[in-house]
Amino acid sequence: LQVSELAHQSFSKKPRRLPEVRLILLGERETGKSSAGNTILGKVDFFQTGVVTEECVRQQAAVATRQVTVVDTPGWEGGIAGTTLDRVKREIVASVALCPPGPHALLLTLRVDTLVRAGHVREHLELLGEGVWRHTILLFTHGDQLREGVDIKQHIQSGGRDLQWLLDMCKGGRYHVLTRDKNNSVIEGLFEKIDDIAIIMRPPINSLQRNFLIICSWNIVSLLFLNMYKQHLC
Ligand SMILES: Nc1nc2c(ncn2[C@@H]2O[C@H](COP(=O)(O)OP(=O)(O)OP(=O)(O)O)[C@@H](O)[C@H]2O)c(=O)[nH]1
Ligand SMILES: [Mg+2]
Repeated sequence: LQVSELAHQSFSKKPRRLPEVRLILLGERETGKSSAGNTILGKVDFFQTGVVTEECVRQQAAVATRQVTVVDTPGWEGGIAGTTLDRVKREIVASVALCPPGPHALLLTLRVDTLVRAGHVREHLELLGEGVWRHTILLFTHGDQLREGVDIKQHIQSGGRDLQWLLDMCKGGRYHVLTRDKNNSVIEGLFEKIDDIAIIMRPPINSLQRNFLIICSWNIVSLLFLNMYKQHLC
């Protein structure tokens, strides 16, 4: 490749593909977080499913060409009267420390066959700070439970104000549907959405651009000093 081509590539806005992806699964109890973790990592038994997840668990695997880290968390209590234990809240907060230097995305699991209560979700998700929404993707689980003839778009349309509010909070209406069948393209589609978040969250200048600016500034300062030195000699 010519130097000019390399420069063009590093400065262009072409979507980049993260070689390493760090994710946290969050959601109400029994929404399928642990199952989703296994599906994402392409494993059957990394995370224990069908039993209550009591503590955060981290698992890693190579998925296609990416190194993927998934942190599974205990779910918060659902139902109107459900009160989440402090221990569970502490685990949710601690999940971030398990994927240093921080997650690329938070996957909020929502069952397609259950009503969403936005206030309840917000209360728990914002334990990680108000900025969480910029990293959140709604992950619809139990996709196989959608009513016959209803697709996910129709489900969202009929999901009411709470679901719409959540979608609005996840800038650009980011969501993904997970089904149980092992379909690699479904997972790749999810990773591409995470790539998009990483681009939006990327600092205004990347490291190559920063080096370029440092070299330019250095050259300007050197020229100024050289001029001053010449004037001093004359
Ligand atoms: N039909 C169907 N069942 C699912 C799906 N995902 C998970 N399940 C089942 O739902 C139950 C709960 O799944 P888990 O993955 O353990 O849910 P969880 O959110 O980790 O549960 P907690 O750790 O208790 O909060 C299990 O019996 C799963 O087999 C799905 O996509 N379709
Ligand atoms: Mg679990």
